[in-house]
Amino acid sequence: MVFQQQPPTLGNQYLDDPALQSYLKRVLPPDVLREVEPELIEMGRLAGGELYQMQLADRLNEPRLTQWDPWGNRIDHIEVTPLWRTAEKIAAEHGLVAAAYEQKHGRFSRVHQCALAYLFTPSTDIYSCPLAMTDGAARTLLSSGNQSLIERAVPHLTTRDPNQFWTSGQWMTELTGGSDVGLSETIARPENDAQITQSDRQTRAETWASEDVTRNWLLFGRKWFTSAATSQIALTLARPEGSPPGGRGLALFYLEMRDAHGQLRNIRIERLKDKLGTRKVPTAELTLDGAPAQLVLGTTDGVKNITPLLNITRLWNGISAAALMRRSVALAVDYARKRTAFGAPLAEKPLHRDTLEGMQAESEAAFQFAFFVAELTGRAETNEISEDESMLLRLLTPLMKLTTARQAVAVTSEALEAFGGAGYIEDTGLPVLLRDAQVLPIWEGTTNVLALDALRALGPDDRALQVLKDEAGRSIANVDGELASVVRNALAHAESWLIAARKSGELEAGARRFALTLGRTMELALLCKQGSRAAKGFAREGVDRIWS
Ligand code: MFK
Repeated sequence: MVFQQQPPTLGNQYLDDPALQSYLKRVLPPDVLREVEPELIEMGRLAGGELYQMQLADRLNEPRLTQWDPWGNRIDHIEVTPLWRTAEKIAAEHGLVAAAYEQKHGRFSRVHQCALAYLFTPSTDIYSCPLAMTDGAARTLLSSGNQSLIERAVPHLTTRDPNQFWTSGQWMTELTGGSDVGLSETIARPENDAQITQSDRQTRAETWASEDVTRNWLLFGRKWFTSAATSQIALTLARPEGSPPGGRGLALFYLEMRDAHGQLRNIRIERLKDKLGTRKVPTAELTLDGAPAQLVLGTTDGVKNITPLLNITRLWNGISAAALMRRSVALAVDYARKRTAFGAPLAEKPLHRDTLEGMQAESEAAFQFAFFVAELTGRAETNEISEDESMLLRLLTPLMKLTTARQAVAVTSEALEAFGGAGYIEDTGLPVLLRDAQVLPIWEGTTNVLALDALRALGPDDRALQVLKDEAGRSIANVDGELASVVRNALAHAESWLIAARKSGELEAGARRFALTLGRTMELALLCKQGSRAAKGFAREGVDRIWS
């Protein structure tokens, strides 16, 4: 008989996920859980069934850019793959963005939405990217108070009707760099002002502050890395001509990409990026050649004004990290039950089981962290958050993003290894997990950039760190002494390091180790709060990343 290996299969991704179910049971009131559970079961069915099959069938398809039509007209048309077209429809209909804004479940609406996103993400090849930016744009516009833009765009961004649904881009990155956004070179001129002299512009720059926000502007510049260039709108940064350098001199703009005839509005799509992963995402280089745009809320402080978007996409980044880890574990566990080697299924081999348990522990830890940030975000959105908790959210968002992203790379890599050679073979559909995970620590702020952001977010007198310690203390109130000691010792070590590093001037060099220690310790505390069996395994992997 010829020996054949059985491929891994997936069941209902909600019903097969006890960590998700027990978490929702703990945090959601019973009536809310009763209402949302049928939607989650349906999304779990799609994610493990039709969508997963479609994802495997779509494996070799990629978005295509057609720049010219046969008659010499520049059209810059991007065709996304069949999986993405289906994903967009399902995302709208199932309220992947809308659920957070309909507020059917008040402050639990974010958790509801994130649970849907967590199930949807691993079967839709990073369609979560445009959804994250759309969600962030809706939140940013709502926070801006710009009524005309809110009325114009938010109903489209938050609808469940696929025919009305718009997605948004987030155009920040320029050739001058991705992290130091203040270096952006794109300039903005008020429409009809294009002919004024340079000295006039200098004078005008002083009066930008009193500009009417409803006036139209034209943007000129080059955006080097714009994800999901198929979006209907974008939020972007540009410097009103003559404004000072740095993030403060930038302004936040809203633009619509195409006119009523579908023509790009003075935007050229120069090429799609050739990336390691996220290959279904039509990431593009764009030239803005007088693209019409409107100010969102003033002519300065663009970086600060776009931060609501950054914080929402960082939340999605964490949910996506947890989701890719969960998918890796689900496939590896299923395969371990089927694959026999050295006389027994891998699932019965103590060493392989130990490896799978380590993956499960990292995956659950990331899950708890991402969803805790979702809980706090939901409370911030309904104004049910104290000042201390707001500071905690500001600190935990970068900590969660950077911690979970690195875990996702490690766990997806481990999953490929758990399949042996098969994990390295493209048409198993496995390598894409690792390639896609690798973007998570890079975009939306690299580990180092976010570690520095976390230092800023400690707040006056390191107040946010004290709030984090209190939160962790409450989370470990009911666990055995050993686990509680690991949490307490790591936090005490982080705090004493912070004081010493400030004195010795070594704060920046140690920021990553400090941030990862806080992040992983918070994860352990949250696993304890959940009463998860994974807590011990996670503690064994270590939480303290500070050496001295
Ligand atoms: C799977 C789903 C994932 C999502 C997919 C999305 C795909 C999109 C792909 C991309 O677009 S990736 C590009 C994303 N780029 C970044 O994330 C930029 C990373 N760099 C940073 O985050 C830097 O820290 C930052 C640009 C913000 C630094 O810029 P600046 O000009 O040095 O700003 P500064 O002085 O640090 O902050 C300006 C103000 O904003 C300060 O407030 P004040 O003026 O009141 O002092 C900061 O406290 C505040 N601020 C900064 N970050 C904040 C924030 N406030 C709240 N939340 C934050 N995160």
